[in-house]
Amino acid sequence: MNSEIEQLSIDTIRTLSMDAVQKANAGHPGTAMALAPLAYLLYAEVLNHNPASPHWPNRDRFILSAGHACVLQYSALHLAGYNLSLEELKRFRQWQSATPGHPEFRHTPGVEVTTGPLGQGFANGVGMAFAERFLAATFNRPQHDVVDHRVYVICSDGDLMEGVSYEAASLAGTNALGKLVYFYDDNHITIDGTTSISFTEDRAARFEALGWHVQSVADANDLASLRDAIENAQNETARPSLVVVRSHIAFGAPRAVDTAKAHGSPLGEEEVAATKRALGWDPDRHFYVPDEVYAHMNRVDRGNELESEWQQRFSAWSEAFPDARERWDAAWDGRIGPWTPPEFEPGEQIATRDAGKQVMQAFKDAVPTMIGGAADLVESTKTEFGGGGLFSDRWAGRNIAFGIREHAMGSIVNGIGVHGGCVKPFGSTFLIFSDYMRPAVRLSALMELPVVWVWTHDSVGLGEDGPTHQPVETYAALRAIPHLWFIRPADANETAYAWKVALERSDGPVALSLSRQKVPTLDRSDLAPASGLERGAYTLWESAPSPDLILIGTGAEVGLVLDAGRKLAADGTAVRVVSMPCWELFDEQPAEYRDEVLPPEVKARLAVEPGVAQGWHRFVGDRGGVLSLEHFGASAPGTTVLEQFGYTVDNVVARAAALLERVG
Ligand SMILES: Cc1ncc(C[n+]2csc(CCOP(=O)(O)OP(=O)(O)O)c2C)c(N)n1
Repeated sequence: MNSEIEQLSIDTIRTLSMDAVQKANAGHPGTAMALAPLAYLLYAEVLNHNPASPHWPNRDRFILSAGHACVLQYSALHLAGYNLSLEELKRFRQWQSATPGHPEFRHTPGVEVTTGPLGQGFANGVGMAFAERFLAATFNRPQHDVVDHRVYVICSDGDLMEGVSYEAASLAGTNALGKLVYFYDDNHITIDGTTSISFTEDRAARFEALGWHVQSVADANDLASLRDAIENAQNETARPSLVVVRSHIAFGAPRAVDTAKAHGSPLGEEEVAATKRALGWDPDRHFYVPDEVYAHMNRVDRGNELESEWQQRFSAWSEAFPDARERWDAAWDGRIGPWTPPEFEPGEQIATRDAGKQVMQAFKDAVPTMIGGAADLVESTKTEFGGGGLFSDRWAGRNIAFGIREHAMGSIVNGIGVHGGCVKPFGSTFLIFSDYMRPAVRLSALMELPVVWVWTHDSVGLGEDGPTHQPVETYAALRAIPHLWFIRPADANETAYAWKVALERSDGPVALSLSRQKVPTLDRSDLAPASGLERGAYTLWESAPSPDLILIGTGAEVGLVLDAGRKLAADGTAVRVVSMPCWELFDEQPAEYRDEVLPPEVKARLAVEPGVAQGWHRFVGDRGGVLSLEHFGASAPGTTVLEQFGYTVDNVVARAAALLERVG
């Protein structure tokens, strides 16, 4: 039996959640009501957290993967003493409130990651566990555990239905991430009705097969059983844990309980009142929190104690291991140590993916807590810290073998990123498979996370693998994501600067788009330096100071565009060649710089890129042209494909000449 104060606290979470959703006339009350006992236990008892200090490094992390039920988390955060007022609960889902429709990272104190797209939070938690184990292996010393925390996650049917959670769960099992404690809200309800119409496999058996430790709790209201299960899960350190919790959506509501409608609609004034009566509450009081509940659930004092215990351990460790402490500070501040970008000799033919490999070797010691990996394509993307070791062999390994799991790789990298301490986590695959990662990439941009996406085989120039593997619409699709910097460097030296930009950006993700095929390393003795990449676009070369024609290239095609420009110049045209590796960086430059590179009076502008033209008219203008691909690619050697599609010096010259004729 739950004690009186426990029950009162749980029912306070229930009534706050109902009231907030009812007042907003929008939201998801049912799951919050059902899981109120679990939220109560976690926030009041289980989590090592400090509401007065939501960011101390060794706190337990909590993720509500079923983000639609966020009113549950907001109510619990408020009661535990986070800086989230009752007023903000009354402003649930309103303009600029601290209680948005789904949990948002850096927005609400105590929310660790943005959740809402089902499955993401599940996989983010796995990422956090990767970070925890890596940092523990890197920084802990015998008798000195400065990194030692758990990751608690509440997930739902939707989370487990989404494939990304399967991918992440598989990796959690393989990597023995025993600090994970997941609760699966087994309420048999989704929006369209009962789970029997769409979700019938044995979930517990599935997780057991994935190497998880699985337990069941028959009644979400039974605190004693929940406590037992949590203790067992905490004691199980070799395997991740899943606790299957049978709950009843909208528990406490006489008519709404166990109905799909209670998932996503306010209960209605009448049903809210009926529920309050059934709970023994005054139906006319709204947003009511009994004083004794505040006193009972507040965790500030306990949190301060927990944090200062850790601080003492941390101080002792700092004194004993000052060098490690220095590295710790750099890691948690996201600082990059000194490194020298390699310089590549002109004339050398080198694929930008191969250049990227050399650049990674050059900076790997400057970012000793940078970890990441590829989705079973290290051989191809060349993204590996040589000598860094494999994470699955030992937790201090910097190279994560994600297997063929792009979707979870994206979400896990985000989880590592939000955890803190691991500078610039990265994930890598072929550019075409960024589509498989898109939900996570979008969220990395939304969360302004400084993570790195490395995508190689970045055009039809990859050749024989054919149209399934050849990106065409992909550049436009990625450039459409706000706040993502998409960089397509022209040659090896631009690749070094692209990585420099990626390492230095602190407020958002950077994507590197690298070639499979070899490209010439441009001879910079008569060209502008590759550092121009840092401005997004720059005049690479011009035959005369005031051009009649501007040719714009990106990535692997810049060399081709340059050759075409020189040919046109030899024939008497005043031509400028612009290398434009990153639209977003160029957009950030002052107008004078942008007008200097692309003078408004020069209307004859031709952009050359083997992808759809969508978006290019922003830079070439209404009268400009784009040598683009408005169709899928083809299977043949890469040089043949590019030639057949018109990416030749002669065709660029012809297109430019026709453009000059029309516009000039
Ligand atoms: C990727 C994704 N697809 C669809 C949705 C829309 N959606 C939100 S909640 C939900 C139903 C979820 O059911 P369940 O996970 O069982 O949550 P419960 O009904 O228990 O609250 C759906 C389809 C979403 N948030 N994310």
